[in-house]
Amino acid sequence: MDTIKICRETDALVIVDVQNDFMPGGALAVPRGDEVVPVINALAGHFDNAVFTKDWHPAGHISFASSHPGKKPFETITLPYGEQVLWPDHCVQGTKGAELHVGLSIPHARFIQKGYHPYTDSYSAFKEADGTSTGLGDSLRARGIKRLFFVGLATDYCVAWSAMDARRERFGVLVIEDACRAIDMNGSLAKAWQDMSALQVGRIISSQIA
Ligand code: VGL
Ligand code: ZN
Repeated sequence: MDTIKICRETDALVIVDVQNDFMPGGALAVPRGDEVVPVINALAGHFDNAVFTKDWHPAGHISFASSHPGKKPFETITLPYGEQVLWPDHCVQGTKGAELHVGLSIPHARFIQKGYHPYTDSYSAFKEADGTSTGLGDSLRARGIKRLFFVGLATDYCVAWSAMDARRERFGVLVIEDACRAIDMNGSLAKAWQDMSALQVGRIISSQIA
């Protein structure tokens, strides 16, 4: 397989939601989510530019099933901005579950928070569900970044939505498959790869990075 050479000036690693609640035993556990940690640590040395995202919800967030009487986790509802999957309470601001996995060691990364407005979810690191920009695209462009490599959780939600919005903002985008894990609910993972591929999101594995 082709080797991909990282440019330290114009490439960035985007590490999506590697937080305790998405780990096995967490509130919204992603199967084998913890396995991404050593893979991401090993990749980080190739990049001078790295950004973490944190899912960062207020208590009572609109994406929580518990905020909708009679609704259960993984059911969907329609909100003003479209369909919303209802999740178990997760990544509540200031809780242990919202902290990054303790094994991540990427001292040079900055971080951004998303999903902090009570009435709007944000799978994407670039745009909230109602279309509001998070400012991440502008801040990456201001630093001269042109290409983004995505890793983290979950492949089929926050990684995919972020990767697709990054393409819509005209970044080059690659998802490093073995540095991600999926929720994979009702075919969501296969659909996510299809949708990403349609937007020219590249799909690679970590051993291709040089
Ligand atoms: C995520 C569902 C709800 C994710 C975040 O990080 O993929 N999924 N909130
Ligand atoms: Zn969330």
